[in-house]
Amino acid sequence: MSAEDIISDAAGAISADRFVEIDYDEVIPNNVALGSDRQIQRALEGWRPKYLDWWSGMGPIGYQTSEVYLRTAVGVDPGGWAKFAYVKMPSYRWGILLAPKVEGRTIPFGRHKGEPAWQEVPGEHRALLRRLIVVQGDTEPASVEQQRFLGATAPSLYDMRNLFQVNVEEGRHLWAMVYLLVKYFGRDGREEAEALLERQSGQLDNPRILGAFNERTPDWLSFFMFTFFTDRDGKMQLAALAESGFDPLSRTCRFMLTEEAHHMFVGETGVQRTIEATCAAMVKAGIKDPNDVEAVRKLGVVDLPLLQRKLNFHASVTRDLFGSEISSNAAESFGSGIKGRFNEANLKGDDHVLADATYPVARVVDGKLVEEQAPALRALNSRLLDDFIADCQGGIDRWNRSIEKAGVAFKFVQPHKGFNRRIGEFAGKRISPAGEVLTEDEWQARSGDWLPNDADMAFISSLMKPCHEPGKYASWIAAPRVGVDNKPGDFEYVKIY
Ligand code: BYC
Repeated sequence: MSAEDIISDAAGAISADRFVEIDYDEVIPNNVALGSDRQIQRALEGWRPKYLDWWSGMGPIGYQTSEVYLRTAVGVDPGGWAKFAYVKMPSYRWGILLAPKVEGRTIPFGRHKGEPAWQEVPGEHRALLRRLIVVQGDTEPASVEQQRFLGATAPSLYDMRNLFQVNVEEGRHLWAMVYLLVKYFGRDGREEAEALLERQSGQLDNPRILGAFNERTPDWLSFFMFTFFTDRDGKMQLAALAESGFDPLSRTCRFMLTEEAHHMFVGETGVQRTIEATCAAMVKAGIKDPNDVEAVRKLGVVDLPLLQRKLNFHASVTRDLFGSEISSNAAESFGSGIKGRFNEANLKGDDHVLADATYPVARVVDGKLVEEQAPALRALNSRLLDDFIADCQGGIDRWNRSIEKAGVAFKFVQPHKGFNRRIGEFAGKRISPAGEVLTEDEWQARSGDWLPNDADMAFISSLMKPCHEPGKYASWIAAPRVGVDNKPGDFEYVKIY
């Protein structure tokens, strides 16, 4: 399908009369009155065919003509913002949606604290702001590229639909950042918007900007762990940017966060359902020892120690996305009012300027792990990482509760912060999941017990057989408790043509 066909197809996908807030009459649905901003509209309409070419070349392989039961945003209020309908992915209405403006909003932190939030880019912070928007924007198409092969091995139509929902919404998040670049950064912004479609996940000469977005997502366990951990980095970073003094960025991120919640739900429940299938099969076969891996694998389910290794990998790679624990970039982003802390406006008990505050940062000194007080301004990445680790724990506790309920003696644990790190304080250090500082030889001897090894990956790959019959699930994953949009168990979430 050519880009032009896709555009004309898209125009009819959702009838315009149903929406009040978002203008679906426009080629690019939006709630930013794009129609009255001809220059920006033209620039975005010029970018659109390139986006659609990227989607057809680098988006999900296959299934582009299938009807997928997708939700599309039809408003930005917290209750009832989405409409569900069968849509062919290339016809998805990728729109520009900002959360409502808060009248009288002031900058909640940094040197400009208390001043009115900026509606235009402040000249002195232009380069920094642009860099952060580009980094954020780059992750969105990257994740679609990483996940593009997964449709063919979906363990059910329900899961396939969730994958495609995540994919189209990451596409929309790219639109969100491109809108900011094109509207507020002139020619530089337009060039950055083009470059976002040119870098490619995993490509050697023009890779995506951040490390984790160049890793492969080769199987569904990786996808679920990615959406649990890495989309949660998305949540933390978007929450920090939602505090921004640059109001259009704040409003954009506030709406993106509502979509991000579903992606983490897909990850958490995907792992949860994998655990449920494993525990049920173990109980049925009378296997008591979760470490009897051979016996468990024979049942066609994923052993829990392997899931722990996957967890270790995705947790550690995602932690690198927070940047160096001690960072002058982070201090500058905060000081200038561009990027706050998680939940900044509601943090009690500090001055939101942090000139004299300190924050404890873990590091290795003389071969030993120590905690040292660092200037809080320079330790903001470390703090956001700690908030992330705490946020992950809720989901991990829920996984552990279901294992306990099944009567299986196993518990998932987050690895130590320094485990398997490539960025920041622990880069180049060898730390075990339990937090012991190791020699290189000790690490080489034991890391195969802590990270997915070749045998694990071959086993997972052997399980990745498609299950595309409505209401049926692959052996290694349980059915969800509730269907999407409360649909019945045998609902045909994807009509494959
Ligand atoms: N890989 O002072 P430093 C999401 C670079 S996920 C490669 O240590 P800083 C999503 C850094 O860019 C959320 N390079 O850290 C999830 C800098 O380079 P430059 C994405 C890295 O700058 C799932 C240099 O090292 N959003 O939305 O304080 C699916 C020194 O930097 C890495 C954001 O990240 C790395 N891991 O913080 C879809 C928010 N880490 O500039 C989507 C916007 C650091 O000197 N970005 N570097 O060339 C930021 O806030 C910051 O750029 C970072 C880094 C937190 C990423």
